[in-house]
Amino acid sequence: MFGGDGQVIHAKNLINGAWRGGEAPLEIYNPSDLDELVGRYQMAGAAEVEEAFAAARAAQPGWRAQTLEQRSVVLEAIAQAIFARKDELARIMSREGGKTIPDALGEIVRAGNIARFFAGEALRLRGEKVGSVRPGVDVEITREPVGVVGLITPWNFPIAVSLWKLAPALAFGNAVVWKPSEKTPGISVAIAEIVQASGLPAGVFNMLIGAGPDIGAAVVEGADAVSFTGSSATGRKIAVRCAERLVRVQMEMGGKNPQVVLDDADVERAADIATNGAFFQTGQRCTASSRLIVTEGIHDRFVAAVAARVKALKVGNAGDGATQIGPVIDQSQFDKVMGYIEIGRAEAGVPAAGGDLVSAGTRGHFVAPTLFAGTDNTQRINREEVFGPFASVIRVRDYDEALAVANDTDYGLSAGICTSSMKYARDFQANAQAGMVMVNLPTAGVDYHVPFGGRKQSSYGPREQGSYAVEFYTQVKTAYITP
Ligand code: UN1
Repeated sequence: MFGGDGQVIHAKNLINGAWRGGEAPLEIYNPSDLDELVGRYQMAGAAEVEEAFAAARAAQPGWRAQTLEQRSVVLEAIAQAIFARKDELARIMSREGGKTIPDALGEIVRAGNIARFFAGEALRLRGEKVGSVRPGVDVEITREPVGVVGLITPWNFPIAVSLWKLAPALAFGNAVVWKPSEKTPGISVAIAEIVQASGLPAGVFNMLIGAGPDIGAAVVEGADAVSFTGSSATGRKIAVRCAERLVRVQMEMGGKNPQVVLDDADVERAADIATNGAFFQTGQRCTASSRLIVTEGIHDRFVAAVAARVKALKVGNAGDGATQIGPVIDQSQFDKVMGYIEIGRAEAGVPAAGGDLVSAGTRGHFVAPTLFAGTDNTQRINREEVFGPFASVIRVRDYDEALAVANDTDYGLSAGICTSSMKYARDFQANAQAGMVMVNLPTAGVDYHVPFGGRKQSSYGPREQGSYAVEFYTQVKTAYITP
Protein backbone atom coordinates (compact mmCIF):
# COMPACT_ATOMS: atom_id res chain seq x y z
CA MET A 1 0.00 0.00 0.00
CA PHE A 2 2.87 2.34 0.77
CA GLY A 3 5.65 3.25 -1.52
CA GLY A 4 8.80 5.15 -0.83
CA ASP A 5 9.25 8.87 -1.09
CA GLY A 6 7.54 10.43 -4.04
CA GLN A 7 5.11 7.55 -4.50
CA VAL A 8 1.41 8.17 -4.18
CA ILE A 9 -0.38 6.37 -1.35
CA HIS A 10 -3.60 4.63 -2.35
CA ALA A 11 -5.73 3.60 0.58
CA LYS A 12 -9.20 2.98 1.90
CA ASN A 13 -11.22 2.57 5.06
CA LEU A 14 -10.77 -0.38 7.42
CA ILE A 15 -14.03 -2.06 8.35
CA ASN A 16 -14.38 -5.46 9.98
CA GLY A 17 -10.83 -6.42 9.08
CA ALA A 18 -11.15 -5.53 5.37
CA TRP A 19 -10.10 -2.51 3.31
CA ARG A 20 -13.21 -0.91 1.94
CA GLY A 21 -13.92 1.80 -0.57
CA GLY A 22 -16.20 4.68 0.09
CA GLU A 23 -18.33 7.33 -1.49
CA ALA A 24 -16.06 10.19 -2.44
CA PRO A 25 -12.43 10.53 -3.52
CA LEU A 26 -9.95 12.53 -1.45
CA GLU A 27 -6.58 13.78 -2.63
CA ILE A 28 -3.89 15.05 -0.29
CA TYR A 29 -1.10 17.34 -1.47
CA ASN A 30 2.14 18.06 0.36
CA PRO A 31 1.78 21.37 2.25
CA SER A 32 5.52 21.96 1.69
CA ASP A 33 5.12 21.41 -2.05
CA LEU A 34 1.60 21.74 -3.39
CA ASP A 35 2.67 20.23 -6.70
CA GLU A 36 3.29 16.86 -5.02
CA LEU A 37 0.31 14.54 -4.71
CA VAL A 38 0.84 12.47 -1.55
CA GLY A 39 -2.20 10.23 -1.45
CA ARG A 40 -5.51 9.24 -2.97
CA TYR A 41 -8.19 7.97 -0.61
CA GLN A 42 -11.86 7.17 -0.55
CA MET A 43 -13.99 8.82 2.07
CA ALA A 44 -16.51 6.71 3.90
CA GLY A 45 -20.23 7.34 3.48
CA ALA A 46 -23.25 6.48 5.59
CA ALA A 47 -23.14 2.79 4.54
CA GLU A 48 -19.54 2.41 5.75
CA VAL A 49 -20.35 4.04 9.09
CA GLU A 50 -23.22 1.64 9.60
CA GLU A 51 -21.07 -1.37 8.74
CA ALA A 52 -18.28 -0.22 11.01
CA PHE A 53 -20.61 0.06 13.99
CA ALA A 54 -22.25 -3.29 13.20
CA ALA A 55 -18.80 -4.92 13.07
CA ALA A 56 -17.70 -3.24 16.30
CA ARG A 57 -20.89 -4.26 18.11
CA ALA A 58 -20.49 -7.86 16.97
CA ALA A 59 -16.79 -8.07 17.85
CA GLN A 60 -16.73 -6.28 21.21
CA PRO A 61 -18.01 -9.15 23.43
CA GLY A 62 -15.30 -11.48 22.12
CA TRP A 63 -12.60 -8.89 22.69
CA ARG A 64 -13.87 -8.20 26.17
CA ALA A 65 -13.75 -11.94 26.90
CA GLN A 66 -10.07 -12.22 26.00
CA THR A 67 -7.64 -12.40 28.88
CA LEU A 68 -5.80 -9.36 30.15
CA GLU A 69 -2.65 -10.93 28.80
CA GLN A 70 -4.06 -11.37 25.30
CA ARG A 71 -5.01 -7.72 25.24
CA SER A 72 -1.63 -6.69 26.61
CA VAL A 73 0.15 -8.69 23.91
CA VAL A 74 -1.84 -6.89 21.19
CA LEU A 75 -0.90 -3.49 22.63
CA GLU A 76 2.75 -4.53 22.82
CA ALA A 77 2.64 -5.66 19.17
CA ILE A 78 1.23 -2.28 18.18
CA ALA A 79 4.03 -0.53 20.08
CA GLN A 80 6.76 -2.61 18.49
CA ALA A 81 5.35 -2.13 14.98
CA ILE A 82 5.27 1.63 15.51
CA PHE A 83 8.92 1.61 16.62
CA ALA A 84 9.93 -0.67 13.73
CA ARG A 85 8.26 1.47 11.07
CA LYS A 86 9.20 4.85 12.53
CA ASP A 87 11.28 6.18 9.62
CA GLU A 88 8.62 5.33 7.04
CA LEU A 89 5.87 6.79 9.27
CA ALA A 90 7.88 9.99 9.75
CA ARG A 91 8.18 10.45 5.99
CA ILE A 92 4.42 10.06 5.58
CA MET A 93 3.72 12.56 8.37
CA SER A 94 6.18 15.01 6.95
CA ARG A 95 4.83 14.74 3.40
CA GLU A 96 1.15 14.99 4.21
CA GLY A 97 1.23 17.12 7.39
CA GLY A 98 4.27 19.37 7.03
CA LYS A 99 6.07 18.14 10.17
CA THR A 100 9.83 18.20 10.19
CA ILE A 101 11.32 14.70 10.33
CA PRO A 102 12.71 15.15 13.90
CA ASP A 103 9.30 16.39 15.12
CA ALA A 104 7.56 13.51 13.40
CA LEU A 105 10.01 10.95 14.83
CA GLY A 106 9.57 12.39 18.32
CA GLU A 107 5.83 12.05 18.04
CA ILE A 108 6.02 8.52 16.63
CA VAL A 109 8.25 7.31 19.45
CA ARG A 110 5.86 8.92 21.90
CA ALA A 111 2.97 7.05 20.27
CA GLY A 112 4.85 3.75 20.54
CA ASN A 113 5.57 4.47 24.19
CA ILE A 114 1.88 5.17 24.80
CA ALA A 115 0.95 1.80 23.30
CA ARG A 116 3.61 0.12 25.45
CA PHE A 117 2.38 1.92 28.57
CA PHE A 118 -1.15 0.66 27.94
CA ALA A 119 0.14 -2.86 27.32
CA GLY A 120 1.06 -2.63 31.01
CA GLU A 121 -2.15 -0.89 32.05
CA ALA A 122 -4.18 -3.70 30.46
CA LEU A 123 -2.65 -6.04 33.05
CA ARG A 124 -3.18 -3.63 35.91
CA LEU A 125 -6.97 -3.35 35.51
CA ARG A 126 -8.31 -3.74 39.01
CA GLY A 127 -11.38 -3.37 41.19
CA GLU A 128 -12.09 -3.15 44.90
CA LYS A 129 -13.56 -5.46 47.46
CA VAL A 130 -15.05 -3.65 50.42
CA GLY A 131 -17.16 -4.49 53.42
CA SER A 132 -20.91 -3.99 53.45
CA VAL A 133 -22.88 -2.10 56.08
CA ARG A 134 -25.10 -5.19 56.19
CA PRO A 135 -24.05 -8.45 57.83
CA GLY A 136 -22.99 -11.32 55.60
CA VAL A 137 -22.81 -9.22 52.43
CA ASP A 138 -19.72 -8.67 50.28
CA VAL A 139 -19.38 -5.63 48.05
CA GLU A 140 -17.23 -5.77 44.92
CA ILE A 141 -16.54 -2.85 42.64
CA THR A 142 -15.32 -3.85 39.19
CA ARG A 143 -14.56 -2.10 35.94
CA GLU A 144 -16.00 -3.19 32.60
CA PRO A 145 -15.45 -1.81 29.10
CA VAL A 146 -17.88 0.87 27.96
CA GLY A 147 -18.66 -0.93 24.69
CA VAL A 148 -18.09 0.66 21.29
CA VAL A 149 -16.19 3.92 21.57
CA GLY A 150 -16.10 6.60 18.89
CA LEU A 151 -12.73 8.33 18.57
CA ILE A 152 -12.28 11.57 16.63
CA THR A 153 -8.69 12.76 16.34
CA PRO A 154 -6.89 15.80 14.92
CA TRP A 155 -4.27 16.35 12.23
CA ASN A 156 -1.71 18.19 14.35
CA PHE A 157 -0.59 15.16 16.39
CA PRO A 158 -1.98 12.49 14.07
CA ILE A 159 -0.24 9.52 15.68
CA ALA A 160 0.29 10.53 19.34
CA VAL A 161 -3.23 11.78 20.05
CA SER A 162 -4.67 8.84 18.11
CA LEU A 163 -2.72 6.36 20.22
CA TRP A 164 -3.60 8.06 23.46
CA LYS A 165 -7.22 7.30 22.67
CA LEU A 166 -6.89 3.99 20.78
CA ALA A 167 -4.51 2.34 23.20
CA PRO A 168 -6.58 2.66 26.40
CA ALA A 169 -9.81 1.98 24.48
CA LEU A 170 -8.44 -1.37 23.28
CA ALA A 171 -6.47 -2.21 26.43
CA PHE A 172 -9.64 -2.11 28.54
CA GLY A 173 -11.75 -4.24 26.17
CA ASN A 174 -13.68 -1.77 24.05
CA ALA A 175 -14.28 -1.92 20.32
CA VAL A 176 -13.40 1.19 18.33
CA VAL A 177 -14.79 3.20 15.45
CA TRP A 178 -12.10 5.77 14.71
CA LYS A 179 -12.41 8.85 12.54
CA PRO A 180 -9.00 10.45 12.15
CA SER A 181 -8.68 13.87 10.57
CA GLU A 182 -9.24 13.75 6.82
CA LYS A 183 -6.24 16.09 6.51
CA THR A 184 -3.83 13.30 7.55
CA PRO A 185 -5.25 10.06 6.14
CA GLY A 186 -1.87 8.55 5.18
CA ILE A 187 -0.56 8.18 8.72
CA SER A 188 -4.03 7.06 9.84
CA VAL A 189 -4.09 4.27 7.28
CA ALA A 190 -0.60 3.22 8.42
CA ILE A 191 -1.81 3.12 12.04
CA ALA A 192 -4.81 1.06 10.90
CA GLU A 193 -2.46 -1.39 9.15
CA ILE A 194 -0.40 -1.70 12.30
CA VAL A 195 -3.42 -2.28 14.54
CA GLN A 196 -4.87 -4.73 12.02
CA ALA A 197 -1.64 -6.76 12.02
CA SER A 198 -1.42 -6.84 15.84
CA GLY A 199 -3.59 -9.91 16.36
CA LEU A 200 -6.77 -8.03 17.17
CA PRO A 201 -9.94 -9.88 16.08
CA ALA A 202 -11.62 -8.40 12.98
CA GLY A 203 -14.19 -5.73 13.77
CA VAL A 204 -12.73 -4.66 17.12
CA PHE A 205 -11.02 -1.77 15.38
CA ASN A 206 -12.47 0.17 12.43
CA MET A 207 -11.15 3.28 10.73
CA LEU A 208 -13.23 5.64 8.60
CA ILE A 209 -11.77 8.40 6.47
CA GLY A 210 -14.11 11.36 6.32
CA ALA A 211 -14.92 14.88 7.34
CA GLY A 212 -16.32 16.01 10.68
CA PRO A 213 -19.76 17.26 9.66
CA ASP A 214 -20.85 13.95 8.13
CA ILE A 215 -18.64 11.06 9.28
CA GLY A 216 -17.63 12.60 12.61
CA ALA A 217 -21.25 13.40 13.37
CA ALA A 218 -22.29 9.86 12.44
CA VAL A 219 -19.64 8.41 14.75
CA VAL A 220 -21.07 10.54 17.56
CA GLU A 221 -24.52 9.09 16.83
CA GLY A 222 -23.43 5.47 17.00
CA ALA A 223 -20.97 5.29 19.89
CA ASP A 224 -21.40 4.40 23.58
CA ALA A 225 -18.73 6.97 24.43
CA VAL A 226 -17.02 9.67 22.39
CA SER A 227 -13.48 10.97 22.81
CA PHE A 228 -12.67 14.02 20.70
CA THR A 229 -9.67 16.29 20.23
CA GLY A 230 -10.19 19.34 18.06
CA SER A 231 -11.69 22.81 18.08
CA SER A 232 -13.83 24.19 20.89
CA ALA A 233 -16.63 24.97 18.44
CA THR A 234 -16.90 21.36 17.26
CA GLY A 235 -16.36 20.05 20.77
CA ARG A 236 -19.31 22.00 22.09
CA LYS A 237 -21.61 20.55 19.42
CA ILE A 238 -20.42 17.03 20.17
CA ALA A 239 -20.87 17.52 23.91
CA VAL A 240 -24.44 18.75 23.41
CA ARG A 241 -25.30 15.77 21.23
CA CYS A 242 -23.70 13.32 23.65
CA ALA A 243 -25.70 14.85 26.49
CA GLU A 244 -28.90 14.37 24.49
CA ARG A 245 -27.94 10.77 23.83
CA LEU A 246 -26.74 10.35 27.43
CA VAL A 247 -23.42 8.88 26.38
CA ARG A 248 -20.15 9.79 28.01
CA VAL A 249 -17.87 12.28 26.39
CA GLN A 250 -14.27 13.35 26.76
CA MET A 251 -12.85 16.28 24.90
CA GLU A 252 -9.65 18.21 24.46
CA MET A 253 -10.07 21.48 22.62
CA GLY A 254 -8.37 24.81 22.20
CA GLY A 255 -5.88 26.80 24.19
CA LYS A 256 -4.60 30.34 24.58
CA ASN A 257 -1.75 29.34 26.80
CA PRO A 258 0.16 31.93 28.85
CA GLN A 259 3.92 31.87 29.33
CA VAL A 260 4.74 34.20 32.20
CA VAL A 261 8.29 35.57 32.38
CA LEU A 262 9.34 37.30 35.60
CA ASP A 263 12.20 39.76 36.16
CA ASP A 264 14.20 37.15 38.06
CA ALA A 265 14.25 34.70 35.11
CA ASP A 266 17.38 34.04 33.05
CA VAL A 267 16.51 35.98 29.90
CA GLU A 268 18.29 33.67 27.45
CA ARG A 269 16.71 30.57 28.92
CA ALA A 270 13.26 32.22 29.04
CA ALA A 271 13.61 33.24 25.38
CA ASP A 272 14.50 29.66 24.41
CA ILE A 273 11.49 28.33 26.32
CA ALA A 274 9.10 30.87 24.80
CA THR A 275 10.41 30.35 21.26
CA ASN A 276 10.03 26.61 21.58
CA GLY A 277 6.57 26.81 23.14
CA ALA A 278 5.21 29.38 20.72
CA PHE A 279 6.73 28.46 17.36
CA PHE A 280 8.00 24.89 17.23
CA GLN A 281 5.77 22.52 15.30
CA THR A 282 4.68 25.67 13.45
CA GLY A 283 2.67 26.67 16.53
CA GLN A 284 0.04 24.09 15.60
CA ARG A 285 -0.34 22.71 19.10
CA CYS A 286 -3.24 23.25 21.47
CA THR A 287 -0.51 23.55 24.13
CA ALA A 288 1.39 26.30 22.25
CA SER A 289 2.35 29.44 24.20
CA SER A 290 0.49 32.25 22.49
CA ARG A 291 0.53 34.93 25.21
CA LEU A 292 3.97 35.84 26.54
CA ILE A 293 3.26 37.78 29.73
CA VAL A 294 6.39 39.61 30.80
CA THR A 295 7.20 41.86 33.78
CA GLU A 296 8.65 45.32 33.22
CA GLY A 297 12.23 44.81 34.35
CA ILE A 298 13.02 42.06 31.84
CA HIS A 299 10.50 43.01 29.14
CA ASP A 300 12.69 44.80 26.59
CA ARG A 301 15.59 42.35 26.85
CA PHE A 302 13.17 39.43 26.55
CA VAL A 303 11.41 40.83 23.47
CA ALA A 304 14.77 41.47 21.80
CA ALA A 305 16.00 37.95 22.64
CA VAL A 306 12.85 36.25 21.35
CA ALA A 307 12.65 38.42 18.23
CA ALA A 308 16.26 37.56 17.39
CA ARG A 309 15.55 33.85 17.77
CA VAL A 310 12.33 34.05 15.75
CA LYS A 311 14.03 35.88 12.88
CA ALA A 312 16.73 33.20 12.81
CA LEU A 313 14.30 30.27 12.58
CA LYS A 314 14.67 28.40 9.30
CA VAL A 315 11.24 28.10 7.69
CA GLY A 316 10.89 25.75 4.76
CA ASN A 317 10.15 22.38 3.27
CA ALA A 318 9.44 19.96 6.13
CA GLY A 319 11.39 17.21 4.38
CA ASP A 320 14.57 19.29 4.30
CA GLY A 321 16.95 18.48 7.15
CA ALA A 322 17.81 22.15 7.80
CA THR A 323 14.19 23.21 8.28
CA GLN A 324 13.08 24.12 11.80
CA ILE A 325 9.57 25.37 11.03
CA GLY A 326 7.51 23.63 8.37
CA PRO A 327 4.42 24.96 6.60
CA VAL A 328 0.99 25.24 8.15
CA ILE A 329 -1.13 22.30 7.13
CA ASP A 330 -3.44 23.70 4.47
CA GLN A 331 -4.96 26.68 2.77
CA SER A 332 -7.63 27.25 5.41
CA GLN A 333 -5.04 27.36 8.22
CA PHE A 334 -2.85 29.57 6.07
CA ASP A 335 -5.71 32.01 5.49
CA LYS A 336 -6.58 31.96 9.19
CA VAL A 337 -3.02 32.73 10.33
CA MET A 338 -2.58 35.46 7.71
CA GLY A 339 -5.90 36.91 8.84
CA TYR A 340 -4.66 37.10 12.43
CA ILE A 341 -1.43 38.75 11.27
CA GLU A 342 -3.60 41.47 9.72
CA ILE A 343 -5.65 41.76 12.91
CA GLY A 344 -2.38 41.96 14.86
CA ARG A 345 -1.12 44.81 12.69
CA ALA A 346 -4.36 46.69 13.29
CA GLU A 347 -4.33 46.01 17.04
CA ALA A 348 -0.61 46.23 17.86
CA GLY A 349 1.21 47.81 14.91
CA VAL A 350 4.33 46.48 13.25
CA PRO A 351 5.34 42.98 14.42
CA ALA A 352 8.58 42.60 16.41
CA ALA A 353 9.41 39.68 14.09
CA GLY A 354 7.90 38.00 11.07
CA GLY A 355 4.58 39.03 9.60
CA ASP A 356 5.42 38.18 6.03
CA LEU A 357 5.35 35.29 3.62
CA VAL A 358 8.35 33.04 3.21
CA SER A 359 9.57 31.83 -0.11
CA ALA A 360 11.05 28.37 0.23
CA GLY A 361 11.63 27.31 -3.35
CA THR A 362 8.41 25.28 -3.58
CA ARG A 363 4.78 26.24 -3.59
CA GLY A 364 3.79 25.67 0.05
CA HIS A 365 1.82 27.10 2.94
CA PHE A 366 4.77 28.86 4.55
CA VAL A 367 4.23 31.60 7.10
CA ALA A 368 7.02 33.51 8.84
CA PRO A 369 6.88 32.98 12.61
CA THR A 370 5.36 36.20 13.87
CA LEU A 371 5.74 38.00 17.18
CA PHE A 372 3.75 41.05 18.22
CA ALA A 373 4.90 43.14 21.19
CA GLY A 374 3.06 45.90 23.01
CA THR A 375 -0.22 43.99 22.97
CA ASP A 376 -3.11 44.03 25.38
CA ASN A 377 -4.92 41.01 26.78
CA THR A 378 -8.29 42.35 25.62
CA GLN A 379 -7.26 42.28 21.95
CA ARG A 380 -8.53 39.58 19.63
CA ILE A 381 -5.02 38.27 19.05
CA ASN A 382 -4.91 37.50 22.78
CA ARG A 383 -8.44 36.09 23.11
CA GLU A 384 -8.77 33.79 20.07
CA GLU A 385 -6.76 30.69 19.25
CA VAL A 386 -4.64 31.23 16.13
CA PHE A 387 -3.08 27.75 15.80
CA GLY A 388 -0.04 28.82 13.86
CA PRO A 389 3.44 30.32 14.33
CA PHE A 390 2.09 33.37 16.09
CA ALA A 391 2.55 34.84 19.56
CA SER A 392 2.18 38.14 21.33
CA VAL A 393 3.88 39.82 24.25
CA ILE A 394 1.90 41.47 27.04
CA ARG A 395 3.81 43.75 29.40
CA VAL A 396 2.78 43.64 33.08
CA ARG A 397 3.95 45.37 36.25
CA ASP A 398 4.54 42.46 38.57
CA TYR A 399 3.75 38.82 39.37
CA ASP A 400 0.24 39.54 40.64
CA GLU A 401 -0.74 41.24 37.40
CA ALA A 402 0.95 38.46 35.40
CA LEU A 403 -1.11 35.81 37.17
CA ALA A 404 -4.33 37.78 36.69
CA VAL A 405 -3.65 38.24 32.97
CA ALA A 406 -2.63 34.58 32.59
CA ASN A 407 -5.98 33.53 34.04
CA ASP A 408 -8.02 36.09 32.13
CA THR A 409 -8.91 33.80 29.23
CA ASP A 410 -11.68 31.44 28.20
CA TYR A 411 -9.17 28.61 27.96
CA GLY A 412 -7.20 26.66 30.55
CA LEU A 413 -5.02 23.96 29.04
CA SER A 414 -1.38 24.68 29.90
CA ALA A 415 0.27 27.60 31.71
CA GLY A 416 3.99 28.27 32.07
CA ILE A 417 6.19 30.45 34.22
CA CYS A 418 9.88 31.32 33.92
CA THR A 419 11.30 32.37 37.27
CA SER A 420 14.11 31.58 39.67
CA SER A 421 11.82 32.21 42.63
CA MET A 422 10.40 29.18 44.38
CA LYS A 423 7.76 31.38 45.97
CA TYR A 424 6.35 32.58 42.64
CA ALA A 425 6.72 29.18 40.98
CA ARG A 426 4.73 27.50 43.75
CA ASP A 427 2.12 30.25 43.80
CA PHE A 428 1.68 29.93 40.05
CA GLN A 429 1.40 26.15 40.32
CA ALA A 430 -1.36 26.60 42.88
CA ASN A 431 -3.27 29.46 41.25
CA ALA A 432 -2.92 29.13 37.48
CA GLN A 433 -6.33 28.15 36.15
CA ALA A 434 -5.03 25.44 33.84
CA GLY A 435 -4.93 21.67 33.76
CA MET A 436 -1.15 21.65 33.30
CA VAL A 437 1.48 23.96 34.76
CA MET A 438 5.06 24.21 33.52
CA VAL A 439 7.83 25.79 35.61
CA ASN A 440 10.83 26.83 33.51
CA LEU A 441 9.60 24.60 30.68
CA PRO A 442 7.61 25.33 27.51
CA THR A 443 3.81 25.05 27.77
CA ALA A 444 3.92 22.40 25.05
CA GLY A 445 5.63 19.02 25.17
CA VAL A 446 4.18 16.57 27.65
CA ASP A 447 5.05 13.16 29.06
CA TYR A 448 3.10 10.12 27.91
CA HIS A 449 2.35 8.42 31.22
CA VAL A 450 0.56 11.13 33.21
CA PRO A 451 -2.82 12.84 32.79
CA PHE A 452 -3.25 15.35 29.99
CA GLY A 453 -6.03 17.92 29.92
CA GLY A 454 -7.25 21.34 30.82
CA ARG A 455 -9.98 23.45 32.34
CA LYS A 456 -12.61 25.94 31.19
CA GLN A 457 -13.17 25.83 27.39
CA SER A 458 -10.07 23.67 26.85
CA SER A 459 -11.34 20.34 28.13
CA TYR A 460 -14.51 18.58 29.14
CA GLY A 461 -14.93 15.23 30.81
CA PRO A 462 -12.42 12.89 32.42
CA ARG A 463 -8.70 13.16 31.83
CA GLU A 464 -6.79 11.38 29.09
CA GLN A 465 -3.57 9.43 29.42
CA GLY A 466 -1.71 7.74 32.20
CA SER A 467 -3.50 5.70 34.81
CA TYR A 468 -6.36 8.25 34.69
CA ALA A 469 -7.46 7.03 31.24
CA VAL A 470 -9.24 4.09 32.87
CA GLU A 471 -11.97 6.45 34.13
CA PHE A 472 -13.26 7.17 30.65
CA TYR A 473 -12.67 3.82 28.95
CA THR A 474 -14.30 1.66 31.63
CA GLN A 475 -17.55 1.77 33.53
CA VAL A 476 -17.89 0.80 37.17
CA LYS A 477 -20.16 -1.94 38.49
CA THR A 478 -20.94 -2.37 42.19
CA ALA A 479 -21.98 -5.91 43.12
CA TYR A 480 -23.55 -7.00 46.45
CA ILE A 481 -23.06 -10.70 47.12
CA THR A 482 -24.34 -12.95 49.83
CA PRO A 483 -24.26 -16.74 49.84
C1 UN1 B 1 2.22 18.30 23.51
O1 UN1 B 1 2.23 19.52 23.67
O2 UN1 B 1 3.20 17.59 23.74
O3 UN1 B 1 -3.22 19.24 20.01
C2 UN1 B 1 1.01 17.57 23.09
C3 UN1 B 1 -2.41 19.39 20.89
C4 UN1 B 1 -2.50 18.45 22.06
C5 UN1 B 1 -1.28 17.65 22.21
C6 UN1 B 1 -0.14 18.44 22.71
N1 UN1 B 1 -3.65 17.63 21.93
O4 UN1 B 1 -1.57 20.25 20.80
